[in-house]
Amino acid sequence: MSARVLVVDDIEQNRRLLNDKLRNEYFHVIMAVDGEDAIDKALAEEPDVILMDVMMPKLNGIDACRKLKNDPRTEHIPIVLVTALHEREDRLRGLGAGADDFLTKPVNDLHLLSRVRALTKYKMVADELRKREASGKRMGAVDLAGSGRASDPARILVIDENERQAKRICRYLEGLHQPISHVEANQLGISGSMVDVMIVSLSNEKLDGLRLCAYFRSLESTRDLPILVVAEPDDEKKAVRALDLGASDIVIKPIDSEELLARVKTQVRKKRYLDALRARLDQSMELAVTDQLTGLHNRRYMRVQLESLMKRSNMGGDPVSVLLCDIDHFKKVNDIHGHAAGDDVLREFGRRLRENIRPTDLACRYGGEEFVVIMPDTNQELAQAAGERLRQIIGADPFPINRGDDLKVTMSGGVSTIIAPDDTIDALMKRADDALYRAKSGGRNRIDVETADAF
Ligand code: GH3
Ligand code: MG
Ligand code: MG
Repeated sequence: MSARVLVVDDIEQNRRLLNDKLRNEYFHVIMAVDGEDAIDKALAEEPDVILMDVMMPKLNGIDACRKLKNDPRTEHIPIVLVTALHEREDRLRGLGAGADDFLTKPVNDLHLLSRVRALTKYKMVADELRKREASGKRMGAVDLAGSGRASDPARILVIDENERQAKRICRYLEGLHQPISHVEANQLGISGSMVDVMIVSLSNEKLDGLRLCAYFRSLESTRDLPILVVAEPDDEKKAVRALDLGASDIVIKPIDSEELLARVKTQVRKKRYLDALRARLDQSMELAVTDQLTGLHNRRYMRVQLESLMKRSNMGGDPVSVLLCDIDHFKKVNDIHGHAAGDDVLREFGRRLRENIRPTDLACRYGGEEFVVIMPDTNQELAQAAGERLRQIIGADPFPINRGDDLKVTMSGGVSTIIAPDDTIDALMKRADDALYRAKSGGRNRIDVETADAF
């Protein structure tokens, strides 16, 4: 899937220029005409990266950046400010407002694409973690300030063969952080996996900066470690190559101490954001999204997944269908054979669903003896066919209960498909439920689809 880039500029010509460059590389481009518009679009369209002009009417780029970074709904979206050349003040203010990077006008193609790619990669990781977490519990702001971790000094490894420059960089960072040069680190046995940020000079002869970037990216323990590369002003190619190899950011010589500190701060914040998401996930994940009896996803997880599928589908993406299944006369199983037998049936029912859907489909226990299969990229006809197949698989072989007996089980099902552009989960489930009701009243052991007038 290609990344979605929001381009914000009040001048149409600038927007069109960036739009053309990005579209040539198959990015999906969304546009906004000022800071306020940018915030609206960021909320509505959930872009993967924002490219924002600084000088704009209504709300300027820096204020818009600050707002976006202070909103838990948008704080994870990387923002690149686009400034006129040498506007050092703007850059520092922008970094202070939480911007992730800068591009100077006129925008250089290589710079543009490699930075957008680098930030997209970060965003994908953050998205994945956020998605998994959101399925575990309601999404809130990642509370870094509260834990005090955001402002903790960072351990920074400086890899620069030029000893004078290594010392200078360390000096810039001391006070706020805990820098260590690679010479000292070697003596103490400190490795890349033990630090928060790495600063690598691209001018090194022996410790080739590009190789180091590639190497640290390939190691499990340092895969997500922010790497800041220090580049010569006339070696842009190398800097861009470093970004492609996984470096997180570039500082161009001569090093401006304030800019260095601001860039380190951005990297530390990003890393801690991901770390905090991961830690919270580890604590609470699996249990919260799984139904204990059947091992299928639970209703909450289903809703979260459906929400993002719904959004994409409503915006013109692939159709998504759901199948709501309900075991026929299940109460009788409990009444006649006991509750344990009922549980056996539910477990077996869950197993058959799980094993007979496509890998991209999602089987969930909706509650009681009701199950839902979410089918991405599936129109109504295909979903009905899938439902029919599942119905036959359920009814074909009897279910083993109470360690020995067999029981014939059937199911009824209702199918509905997202109707873009403004369908909702509740409406979708209601239509599936209506169809299920018809299947029940029509004699059970059958699949019905929503009717056209259900809307
Ligand atoms: P219909 O064909 O109309 O769907 O009839 P039904 O009997 O299947 O539907 P009804 O909703 O009346 O009954 C569902 C029963 O499922 C009632 C409830 O006690 C039982 N049930 C819900 N959850 C569980 C569970 O976790 N284990 C067991 N054993 N039974 C459950
Ligand atoms: Mg029921
Ligand atoms: Mg039932």
